[in-house]
Amino acid sequence: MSADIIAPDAIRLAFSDAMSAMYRTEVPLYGDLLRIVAQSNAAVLEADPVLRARLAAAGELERLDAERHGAIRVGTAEELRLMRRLFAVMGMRPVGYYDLAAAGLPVHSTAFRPVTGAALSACAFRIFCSLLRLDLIADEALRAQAATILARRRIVSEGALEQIERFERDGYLTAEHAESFVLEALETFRWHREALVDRATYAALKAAHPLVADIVCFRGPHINHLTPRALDIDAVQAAMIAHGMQAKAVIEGPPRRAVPVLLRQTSFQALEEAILFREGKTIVPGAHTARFGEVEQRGVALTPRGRALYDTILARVPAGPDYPARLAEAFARMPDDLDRLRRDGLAYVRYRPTAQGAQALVKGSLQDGAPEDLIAAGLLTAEPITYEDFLPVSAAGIFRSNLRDEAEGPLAAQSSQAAFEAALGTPCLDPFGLYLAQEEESLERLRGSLF
Ligand code: OOG
Ligand code: NI
Repeated sequence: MSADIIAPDAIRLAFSDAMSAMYRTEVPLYGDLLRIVAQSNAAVLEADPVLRARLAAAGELERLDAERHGAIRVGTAEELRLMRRLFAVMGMRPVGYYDLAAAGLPVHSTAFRPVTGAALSACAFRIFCSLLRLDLIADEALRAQAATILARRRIVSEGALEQIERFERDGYLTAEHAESFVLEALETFRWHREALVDRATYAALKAAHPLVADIVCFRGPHINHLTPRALDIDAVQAAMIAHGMQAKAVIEGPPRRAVPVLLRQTSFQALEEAILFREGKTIVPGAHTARFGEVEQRGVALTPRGRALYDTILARVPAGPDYPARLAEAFARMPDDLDRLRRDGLAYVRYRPTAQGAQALVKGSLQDGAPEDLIAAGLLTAEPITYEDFLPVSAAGIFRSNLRDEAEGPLAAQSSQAAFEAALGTPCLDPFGLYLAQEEESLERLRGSLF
């Protein structure tokens, strides 16, 4: 193997930075958002040295400024498979299945992301990727028309495909090929204001559902937002409003807590952008809303039991004017200290020896104890494992607020993970399994240090 092989983690980091630079020029408000989040994070870290130390120990401090997720929407199974292959070059695997039809949206989704602790620390870039479900569009003629338009477009350039195939064949890219891959891959996600269709077709597709128009009428899956990670989303939300941004009224996800759980998100309204329709030989102006801004705050990953509790509580709080207060009240049922969350089997933790524990480790007296006893003896600490995924109810809220769409009833009674995975060409990885592996690995490491 030659010396200038570039690891997938490094390609992902370069791509994430390139996407961020591109999006900053496309949507200047995103640059403002980055500044607000960076300032807020710096203030939080200065005021909270314990949090700083914990993030540093977990490998999350360095990744923080470069940490972001984006979202794209594709139209066909072939496009989804191409995305799977493209993101694999960057060490990103499909994790989780999100059924948005349950919330009235004609898409289902996965998240392409790095899966190991080391890869996440290197660069936690993720892409929320949705696939259009044309089967949920009632009008048969419109469905056929959309399928025809989609079948004609090519969303990955020849140059990107060449590098993807090279990676699949050789198992790596060199510096030169990785650089070319990043530049070419960027083109897939760039905004093009020239629609592929005329105004009447756009209007008909939009009437079926605004998402259908956004997915079908353009050259490819333009990146529709990039989301920086905030340490205090309430502070960022206040700063966004102070800057005159149209922030969503309600933060999606769990309420503010002493021990943050899962994921809290808020977004600012999609921009109305000028687009151009093709009308035979002439070009006519129009407008489209697709792109928006979002921030997120990540908390501890919950076990299936913790997640079931979260889902139950959330489902019982109806929307309404005093939603935040009622949400906080409902969440009183979930323990709000890490020790209880861990002992009740609700959250995933990473075990680490304390200073005293590190000495015991050298003497070999730490390896046999049960974690519970070692924690009680002050030899071990448990730290939260960060949630790296998404939440379907929150995602639906984010989609809807940007479509200016009212909540609708479910589109289909059945989720179709099997159909999604058939389109993807591989199963979606189970996020719970990945968190459990991280927790177990932290114990293995302690036991392993005996030898
Ligand atoms: C994706 C919306 C969901 C999130 O962070 O949950 C999302 C989209 O609008 O394509 O980004
Ligand atoms: Ni998002």
